[in-house]
Amino acid sequence: MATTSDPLATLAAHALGFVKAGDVVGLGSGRAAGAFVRALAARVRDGLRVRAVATSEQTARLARELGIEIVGLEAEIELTVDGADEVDGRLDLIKGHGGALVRERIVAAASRRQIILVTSEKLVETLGTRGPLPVEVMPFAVPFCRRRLEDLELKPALRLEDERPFVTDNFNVIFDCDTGPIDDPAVLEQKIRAIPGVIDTGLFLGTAHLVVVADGDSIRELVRRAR
Ligand code: A5P
Repeated sequence: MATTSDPLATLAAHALGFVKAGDVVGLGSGRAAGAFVRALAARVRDGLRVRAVATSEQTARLARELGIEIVGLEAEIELTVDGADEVDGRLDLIKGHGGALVRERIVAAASRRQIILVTSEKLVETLGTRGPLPVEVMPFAVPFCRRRLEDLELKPALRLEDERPFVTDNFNVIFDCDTGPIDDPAVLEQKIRAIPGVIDTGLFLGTAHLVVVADGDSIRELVRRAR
């Protein structure tokens, strides 16, 4: 397909091809998802009738400002378009560098399809090799969760914003964990989620149906194989 010089705009334009009139569309968070919100809003202005569920307050604000109707989780979501921080060969993901992982998880689960938009540098052989694994934690449990994450040798660092703990849309905080390459993401996921006070992790295993990758000027689709 034709490309623009901005890979995120190119990805967003490609993703529009999956949206049809009448759909309820899940809107992810972050730069790639933001590009999709802008592209979708342009279609809405041209008369496309869709409603959307947002995965963060920031995305909801952007979508409303641009004229997209935001609704709750009452309706079945046809597809969610989101970004990711890492994508491996099984199309498992690390998400949450933008801090929206919990609502991204819920909206992905409520969607028939999750479509992920990334530039090619996000493709990895092994999850955990590009950046930290975010873990959202209830504030009351912070000291305890820190100890348990340290016991798992995950080197948790409380995420800060303006020198204060970063607070999520759900009024929780995030530990960014330096996992190194993750040998068995499913096992790690289970161990972290078993810690009382942990709300969720940025490991999204088996959720993505399709990953659209921008590589220079070209776009390719990676489709999840049945497991
Ligand atoms: C938000 O919490 C994240 O899961 C984002 O989807 C992810 O960090 C990718 O963001 P970018 O598209 O901004 O790289």
